[in-house]
Amino acid sequence: MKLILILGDQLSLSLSSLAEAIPGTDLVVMAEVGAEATYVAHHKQKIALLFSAMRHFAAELRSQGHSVHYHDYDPLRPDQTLFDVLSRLVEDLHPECVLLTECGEYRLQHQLNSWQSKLGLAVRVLADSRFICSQDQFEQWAAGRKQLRMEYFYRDMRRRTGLLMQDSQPEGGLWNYDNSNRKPYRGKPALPALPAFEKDETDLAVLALVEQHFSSHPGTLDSFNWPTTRLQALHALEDFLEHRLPLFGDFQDAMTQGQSFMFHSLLSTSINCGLLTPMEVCVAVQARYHGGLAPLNAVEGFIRQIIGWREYVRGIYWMKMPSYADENFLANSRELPSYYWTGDTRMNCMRECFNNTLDHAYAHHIQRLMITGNFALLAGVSPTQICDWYLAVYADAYDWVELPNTLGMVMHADGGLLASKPYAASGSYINRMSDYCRGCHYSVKTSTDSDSCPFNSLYWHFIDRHRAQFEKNPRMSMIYRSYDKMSADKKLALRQRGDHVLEHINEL
Ligand code: FAD
Ligand code: DLZ
Ligand code: SF4
Repeated sequence: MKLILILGDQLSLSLSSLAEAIPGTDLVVMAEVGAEATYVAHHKQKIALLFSAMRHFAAELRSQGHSVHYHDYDPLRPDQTLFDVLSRLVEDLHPECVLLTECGEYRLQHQLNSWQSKLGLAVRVLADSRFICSQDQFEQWAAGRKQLRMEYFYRDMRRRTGLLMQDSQPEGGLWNYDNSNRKPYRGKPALPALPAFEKDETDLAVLALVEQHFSSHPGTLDSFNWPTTRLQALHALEDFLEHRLPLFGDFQDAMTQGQSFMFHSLLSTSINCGLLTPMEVCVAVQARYHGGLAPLNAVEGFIRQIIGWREYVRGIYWMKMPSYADENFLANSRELPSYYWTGDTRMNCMRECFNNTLDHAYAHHIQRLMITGNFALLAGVSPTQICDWYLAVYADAYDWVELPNTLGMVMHADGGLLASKPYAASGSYINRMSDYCRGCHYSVKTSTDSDSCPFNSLYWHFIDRHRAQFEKNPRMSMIYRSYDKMSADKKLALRQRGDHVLEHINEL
């Protein structure tokens, strides 16, 4: 008899470890444990999503004939790590081995290396075939390249999967339609409502449990609306294909006051915990293009995020861990301002992102990258602190995807491995892509007054203080030329206002 351990983000019937499970002989083990629920202060909705989805998945496995040992969360039980749960079962049942699909996070995979000797029996780890690019394939692609640009990886993935290809050529003649994905949204067409997922007894029990035992964790459960079963996740996919995909491309980078979701898919939570596979989502999206139901800029833009960015960040993560987590190219050490946890700031753009983060455990990509991330970069926040924040507050957050996005893409802490230039921007960008500035205490049109937009002075402060790192970057030379053309008085005023903003960063 084998013990087959299935983790909270492995809820796929196609999982490699499940393919080896013999119903009636082997025992599937799933466990809600304190160690996984608290290694960061996960948003309440993330814990609720995983516990409920795990319980539903266990029921599904039982209905297919598998025997499942399911360990419900109870803070009073002594077994609070996955190892505790396994070792008790090993003692009681004397299985021949433990089998699992590799973990998504280095932290847990590293712990697992010692399980075999501690348990005194074989622990077999299988590759995670839900990812489209294996780690070996990624490392082969990366070998010998000076720069690991996502765009070239993405083209290889298009060729390998055949998605949006006509023979050996990209559909429509171009690989990338990013230039057609940058429209601001001016209120039309109306934003479609999201589907509301009915809560069953399992969801309600888990929501009550999380409210009771994780009340000190960030966020609220009031608006919990994540799919917790595969059926619901498929419904979420259908709804996106029908109502939001056609405009996903046009408004991919747009932000609007009071609108948390825009035309985004909200599918990362389901894909990352296994309720949907990345490939099935891409195939469904491609079919909308072939059926004439969605334009190429939307479909290509979406598929690029999945077979491009998602697979690429995972490849980088496993290639560079564990040292990647400690990189700090810009030597940043500022404490994360307290409003990241409370939303209590007069900067309207930041408040909007914090509010939807706390309410929904969600923010769309451009909010994460160009508002809360951009601010942390400009202010020089410690990479570890900002990474821990992103890992904690989003329902889709796992270290393998969060870390490269935050440490690499947002904070440039890997020295440019992931992004050829920092995604630093002043308030003008935010004003162009959103209507946030209209409702703000600060003025986006000025930089050096006492009510000037903090992003404006911080932007030039960042450019000035990191001249040594970026002046020679060809993609930054225009910016340095503009800065050098400013009068000495203007530069001094910007530096002073930037210093003031940084000194009073918790009062913004
Ligand atoms: P959509 O906009 O609808 O995009 C479609 C899908 O593409 C997503 O569901 C996701 O699976 C994938 N995707 C898009 N962008 C990325 C990306 N940069 N990296 C990997 N996959 C991507 N994504 C996570 O899944 N987990 C995280 O912990 C996470 N942390 C992030 C932290 C920062 C600082 C930034 C800038 C981005 C982060 N992302 C993360 C990427 C991205 O913001 C989210 O995937 C996206 O916002 C999820 O919402 P959605 O499903 O509506 O995405
Ligand atoms: C995120 C999470 C949470 C909150 N709780 C559990 C849990 O109780 N049991 C479990 O097996 N997995 C949980 N997870 C997901 C794991 O943290 C995830 O599988 C690892 O981090 C590897 O990616
Ligand atoms: Fe954000 Fe500045 Fe605009 Fe206010 S003025 S919303 S702080 S960009």
